[in-house]
Amino acid sequence: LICFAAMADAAAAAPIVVPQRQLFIDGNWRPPRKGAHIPVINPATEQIIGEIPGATSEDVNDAVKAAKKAFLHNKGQHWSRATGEARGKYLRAIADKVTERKLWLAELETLDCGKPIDEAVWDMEDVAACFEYYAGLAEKLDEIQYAPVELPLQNYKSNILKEPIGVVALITPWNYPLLMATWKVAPALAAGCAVILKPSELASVTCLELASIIQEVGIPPGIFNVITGFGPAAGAPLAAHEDVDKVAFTGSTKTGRSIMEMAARITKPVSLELGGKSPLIVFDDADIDTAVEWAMFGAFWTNGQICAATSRLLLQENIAEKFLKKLADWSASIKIGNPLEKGCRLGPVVSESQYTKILKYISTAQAEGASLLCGGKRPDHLKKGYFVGATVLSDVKPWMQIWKEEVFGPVLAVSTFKTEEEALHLANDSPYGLAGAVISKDADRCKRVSEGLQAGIVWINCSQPTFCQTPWGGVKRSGFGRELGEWGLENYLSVKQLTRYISNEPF
Ligand code: TXE
Repeated sequence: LICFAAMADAAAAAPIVVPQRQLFIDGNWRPPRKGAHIPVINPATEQIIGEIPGATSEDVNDAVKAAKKAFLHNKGQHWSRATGEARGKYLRAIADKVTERKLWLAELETLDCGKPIDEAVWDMEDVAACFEYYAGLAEKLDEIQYAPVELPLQNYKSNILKEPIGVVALITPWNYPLLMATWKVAPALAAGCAVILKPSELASVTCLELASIIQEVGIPPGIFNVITGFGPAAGAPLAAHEDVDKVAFTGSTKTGRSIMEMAARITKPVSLELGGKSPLIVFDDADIDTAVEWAMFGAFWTNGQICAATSRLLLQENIAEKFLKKLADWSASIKIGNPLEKGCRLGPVVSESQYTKILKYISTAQAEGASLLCGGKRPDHLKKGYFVGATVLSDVKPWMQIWKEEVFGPVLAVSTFKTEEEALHLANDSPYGLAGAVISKDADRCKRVSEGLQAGIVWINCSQPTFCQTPWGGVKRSGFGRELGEWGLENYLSVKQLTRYISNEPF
């Protein structure tokens, strides 16, 4: 069936078959009850390279039932009430297997979603690191159980018990298919929850491989389930299910709202990581070459399909001309093409509909008066595939669509400012608030600007570095709740107070 590390030319290559897996429910692989399947399309070649199961509400019911049973099984002793140390061992075993298979998983990721292979390999390293990190936090959980709370009365003692929240639905996107799933799966398992993962229908292949790894390491059946399928058919019944205790979602603002509405009907908690239109502010004291590199990295990494991409660039007016010249030249020379080739920096965007949507955003921006400095279309040397050249649009005004809406592609919108105050005003003039970045040699100014930015993540003199130890999430319409770090674990824990009366006196 599979592999092909040495593909020389994606367009000329024969169709490739990714592993054909079924739904993973209750520790078993089984076909969807209605028998539907969804094609897997390689965005670099537009060829069908496999299929994934298309789950429906019947399969969702089976998965939720299995998860609930597994969560409660043996009074939770085998998983949800086992020690964090015991669960941590499984997480470390997953990390080891991901590391062993990282090149293979990275190739699958690249074929499925089009991200350059070097980036996909880094993703797999991050996946392994994230499982390893939450193994450590699972162990730490044991140490903090029954933590005392200081009370004003001598006759009482109070302690805190942290318990897994229960059955959790994890609904994830296609831009970092396995990594975004891991940001949720690793802490949920560390906490002792039972998981149902619903990856994006556009990129589910590596999440099914994760199920295979989890099966190999022997996590009890039902504790981890994967349901693949379309959002309305599989995601919606999962989010709305009475026996799902929490929904964690990363995706579009529109779907996030609908998930929140469903959850509100049965009063279940949700955490939402939604879109963004994050600003990068460059002041005139910045080193121009370094700042241009960060601007390109922040806008074009992962083909620009990052929720926290710094897709709005704010340049201090007096450096704009010099900066834009370099930015346009360097962006035009980014290596774009077969994402399986080492050294490729820009692959195709994930799907035909994203490709069409991105090109529409670019033409609307031009019609509204923005200037196209580079990119804007599929480069001439590529005849097939959903490729969009690294695109820089200058003369962008705050009222333009390209400044306001998330494009989710390799498109950077540039505007200018005169003063720090104006820069902050322009940066914050957005319904989104996921991330923001500032580049300047003046540390006081960086401090002021980072405090002034309305965002959950601020990068200073850089853009995009992400660590599993630091909190991740947004403000405003970018969602709420924090993933990663200790905050990520808290997402899947419920806090119980135990208060005892310890006096012999009647109260
Ligand atoms: O997202 P959806 P799409 C943004 C980005 C992109 C746009 C559309 O701007 O262009 O969203 O992408 C599941 N009930 N982001 O259409 O629909 C779906 O199956 C329950 C930003 O792919 O939000 C998938 O698993 N679930 C983002 C997941 O939701 C539903 C990353 C995300 O898909 C559902 C991705 C429903 N009714 C896109 N409908 C980020 N923040 O990183 C869909 N889904």
